[in-house]
Amino acid sequence: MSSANQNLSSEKMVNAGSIDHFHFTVIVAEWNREITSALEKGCIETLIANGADSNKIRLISVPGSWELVSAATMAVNMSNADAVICIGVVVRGDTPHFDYICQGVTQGLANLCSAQTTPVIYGVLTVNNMQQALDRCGGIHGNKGDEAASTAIKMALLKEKFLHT
Ligand code: RBF
Repeated sequence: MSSANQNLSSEKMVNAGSIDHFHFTVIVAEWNREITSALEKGCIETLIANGADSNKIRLISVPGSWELVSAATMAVNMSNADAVICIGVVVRGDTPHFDYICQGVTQGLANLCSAQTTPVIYGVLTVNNMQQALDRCGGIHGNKGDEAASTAIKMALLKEKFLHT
């Protein structure tokens, strides 16, 4: 599935509604820090640009993408987060680790999503090489951290809508 024509970025967020009351938790993996930092930056900037209160954005660091699942589970079960954004980059290597990590993280986050109602956003790049990662953290395919933030906003608003209407 190509992401070339997909863009969920903040530019499309017109009249999204007030979000300054939401608590966002952004969890960022340290592996491939050069890329995850750029995704984190795009994510935070988009949250702020759309009206999030910077005092209600919690930034958490974890060693690698694998740890996103347990950190997101903690955030969901042990905090007041209205949405949790997971950011990581898994790069294909010479051994099968790529498949195991991608599958574990993806399935783990999917399981967490279906087990409860706090939105958990998948901002994990699973790429064949570093160029593909660079293209998606502010390059020709945009910034997927930015898109993860837009998605988090939309999902937090959706949950609020279900709660109050
Ligand atoms: N974490 C990532 O976020 N991205 C990677 O590309 C990545 N590659 C890894 C490759 C190997 C062989 C191993 C053992 C770990 C890798 N990790 C990677 C770290 C992983 O997500 C986790 O932090 C560690 O396995 C500790 O649980």
